Amino acid sequence: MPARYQPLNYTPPEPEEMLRRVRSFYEQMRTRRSVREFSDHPVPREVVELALRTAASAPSGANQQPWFFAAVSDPATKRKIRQAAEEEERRFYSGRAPGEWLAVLDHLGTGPEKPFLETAPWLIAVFAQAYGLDENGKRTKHYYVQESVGIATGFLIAALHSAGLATLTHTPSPMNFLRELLGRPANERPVMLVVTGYPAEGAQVPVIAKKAFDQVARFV
Ligand code: IYR
Repeated sequence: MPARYQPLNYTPPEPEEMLRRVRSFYEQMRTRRSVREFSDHPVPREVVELALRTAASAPSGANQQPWFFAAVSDPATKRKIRQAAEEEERRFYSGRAPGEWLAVLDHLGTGPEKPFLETAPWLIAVFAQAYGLDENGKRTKHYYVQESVGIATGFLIAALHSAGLATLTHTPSPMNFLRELLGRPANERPVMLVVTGYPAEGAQVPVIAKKAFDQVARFV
């Protein structure tokens, strides 16, 4: 199929306006923290839907959009996810994880108990489509799947944060149970859970710092 084009419809902001916008975005994003204590206060489905639409607008390899997001609010399903995740996490913390790994997690104070998987109103399971399936069920190759899903998940987290919600990127490992629990097809691999909701009243977060700017970026 030949490429078809349409006008971009772009209006450039003045440089001062540009600076104002990017500073405002930075000031907003830098306040994001991974939260592990959630309130059970409900979050409207429409807020989650718009964040998911934002995620789905992300760029992807060959525009294949190799992702699927399952937004779970059903208490029974959340309970099953918590049970399965904690089973894996207990093994992780009591032997499966090498000492070296547990050592770098120590300062976060994490452990195998994951009550937030039931408390938080939404668990968004992110799936990566390792390959596509056409109308005839034939496999089609997907390109840059990890990169694409990473970008989309970043959009999702930014959108939820901009709404004023707390999120936690949670990766029980392994998490194949998610595919079965959520009825997803064999070409989809669970990537992470984005736990979403209001933070619990008085929620605490670990004292951590980001690297200095010159350690993470350089003008060449
Ligand atoms: N999945 C475990 C362990 C864990 C791993 C990393 I890397 C973290 O940044 C945080 C936790 C858990 O959720 O406890």
